[in-house]
Amino acid sequence: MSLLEEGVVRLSWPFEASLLSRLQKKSHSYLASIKKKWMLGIELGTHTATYFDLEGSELKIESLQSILAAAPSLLAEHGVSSTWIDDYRLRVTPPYPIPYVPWHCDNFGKPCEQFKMIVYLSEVVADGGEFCYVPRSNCVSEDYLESYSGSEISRRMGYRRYPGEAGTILLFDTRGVHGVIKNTTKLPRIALIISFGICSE
Ligand SMILES: O=C(O)CCC(=O)C(=O)O
Ligand SMILES: [Fe+2]
Repeated sequence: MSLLEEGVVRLSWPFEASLLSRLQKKSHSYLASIKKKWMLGIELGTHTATYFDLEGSELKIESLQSILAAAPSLLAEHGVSSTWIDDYRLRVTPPYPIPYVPWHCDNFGKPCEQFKMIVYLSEVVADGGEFCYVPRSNCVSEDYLESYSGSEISRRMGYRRYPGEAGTILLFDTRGVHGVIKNTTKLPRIALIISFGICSE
């Protein structure tokens, strides 16, 4: 199964285990520090309750640099070269009875290719807010994509769910149909989301 054909590929953690535990430790301390601000934002209506992002510029995590440095070459190993990191964020997705993002394509109606990398920093069990994707939907017509947009994830056929242990890496083509399953556990899903730009040659 390849990224270019299917639009999505799952990798297991390609780095040292200690790098993952350092990242997890640091991300937990960030999450503890933002909780108050987030709760206040929900009360004031300035933040959604369904997820919270810490943007790359706010993150001072040394161990993250090794991931960022290696990320373009991980994509290149799967056939996508000449990329650079456009954006990265630490995202927390708390338990919630509905998916925080329904089916969508990130750049709907635009022909440009874009790839993203999701790194689970917490264990993501089934129905624990896992990413899902419709394989090969990155190469289909707009009509087909439109039929998916905004619809209930559980009603869709042919999609694949990606639960995984901490350290699971998902690479995907953002033109394909994707979403996130509701998190029915008692724990938040914690993940890094890295977006790539592609240099036109
Ligand atoms: O949180 C996720 O698993 C995916 C979110 C998403 O749709 C995206 O980053 O484009
Ligand atoms: Fe998306």
